[in-house]
Amino acid sequence: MDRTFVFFKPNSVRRGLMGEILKRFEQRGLKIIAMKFHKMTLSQAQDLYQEHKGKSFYGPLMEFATSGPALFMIVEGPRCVELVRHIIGNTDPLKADPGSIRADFAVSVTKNLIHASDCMESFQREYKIFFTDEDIIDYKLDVQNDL
Ligand code: IDP
Ligand code: MG
Repeated sequence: MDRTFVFFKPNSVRRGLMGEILKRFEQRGLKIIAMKFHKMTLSQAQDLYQEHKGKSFYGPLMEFATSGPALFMIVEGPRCVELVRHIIGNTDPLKADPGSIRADFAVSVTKNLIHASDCMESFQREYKIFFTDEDIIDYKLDVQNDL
């Protein structure tokens, strides 16, 4: 079973959208195997977004990522990395497919509500910034037999 790293960005929390967004993961049959409510530190934001250092939006991105608590999780399910990228939609909410989280609730590129790893290698790097392996809890989700 594949895994991916997701966090609901600080504006998801401030806009009261945590439940609405989490519902979409649950109804798709994905399993949350770790979860943490946490305000990202600057050092964690720099680690997570190292590929964007030097770009014009880097400063505002650091500021936004650390602007308040966010909801971090590790999600498990079949073809999870691609599936979750599909569920969240394109980075630019204007280009996101209708029905995706970013299309349904987001407006700006920077404040696009949610993050998900873009490949398995990114997952391996990203989850370790926020979780240890001891944070991962294995249990059975019955719906997965019917996906
Ligand atoms: P992703 O979140 O869809 O993987 P990335 O290209 O990895 O998109 O960018 C990381 C985050 O940086 C985006 O989610 C968005 O918040 C911000 N970002 C990316 N490109 C831009 C841009 O052109 N303008 C403003 N913010 C951007
Ligand atoms: Mg990315």
